[in-house]
Amino acid sequence: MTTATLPRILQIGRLPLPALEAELAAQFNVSCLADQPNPAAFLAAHGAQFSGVVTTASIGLKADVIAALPQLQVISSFGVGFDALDIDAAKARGVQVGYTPGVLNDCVADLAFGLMLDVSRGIAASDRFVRRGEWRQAKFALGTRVSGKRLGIVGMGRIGQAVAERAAGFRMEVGYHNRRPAEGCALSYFESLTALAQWADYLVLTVAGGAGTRHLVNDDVLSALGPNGYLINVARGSVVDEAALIAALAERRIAGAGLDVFADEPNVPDALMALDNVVLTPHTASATHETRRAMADLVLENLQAFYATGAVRVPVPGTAALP
Ligand code: 8YV
Repeated sequence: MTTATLPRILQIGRLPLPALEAELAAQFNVSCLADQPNPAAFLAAHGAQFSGVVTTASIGLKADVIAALPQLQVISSFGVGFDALDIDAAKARGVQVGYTPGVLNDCVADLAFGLMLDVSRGIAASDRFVRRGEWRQAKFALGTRVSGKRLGIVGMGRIGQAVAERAAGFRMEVGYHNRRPAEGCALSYFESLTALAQWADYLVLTVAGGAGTRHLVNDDVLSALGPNGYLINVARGSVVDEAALIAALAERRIAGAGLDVFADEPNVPDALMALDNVVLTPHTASATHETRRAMADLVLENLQAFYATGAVRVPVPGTAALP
């Protein structure tokens, strides 16, 4: 096949693995919307040529772009979250949506523990202390023990389960909150998030983003977590009322936070950056060579499967309805 006869794919923005862009370009006839000097004019002129879209969980896909692609049949998204994708608009058009769950559980759970350890033991802060030469004059402040503490997991899906597995090695007691008890899960279920926060030393967020979980962690939950409690967020910034979190951290109403996700990425509020009881990472929970490669493979496989069989390999639940 020449490039002209390959399926036309619209890549919405830069992909987290540059190799994936090259692999897509070798198998499909790809245009990148973000490279266009005037994306709206490009969509108006060329939107009808595209049968596929590639995007990421962070970039998402809005209803107006879906509407500008009248021949769209398939969306392949890099990521497990689909809160930034207009799933309803895709479903209304019968567009298949593929995503990349499962392959990132371990790395996201690893980073959740990394943040827990760092905010409690001051790993990044003590690294800065050593580099500044301060060790010659002073001792670094004492930290807080993680092992043996109570871990509250919010969202007992695949990633929540991977966090719970790791807790065994730290001899932590584990409780969780979910919309309903997770099937086959022997861990203590808390129907009330506030009750879980009150019980827990560490509240780890692994719940999906979107309207249903917006500001789930509010001032009441943070007050329940209390001055010895830590919040760890590897889910979505939208799950936490960020202004309430900043106030709770600044007033030491909670002990600290480890945050990989923020309300308005990549913009992290100055007020958060000024605090010394918080550890910040730039949405890198899945960002390892191994996991990003596995996610890229699924992005490709979803498209290849769609063009070969009419169905993506791993559909977002509820989007695979075939006539
Ligand atoms: C991705 C994520 O790194 O999978 C998700 O939902 O948030 C992250 O794993 C990110 O979306 C890539 O753009």
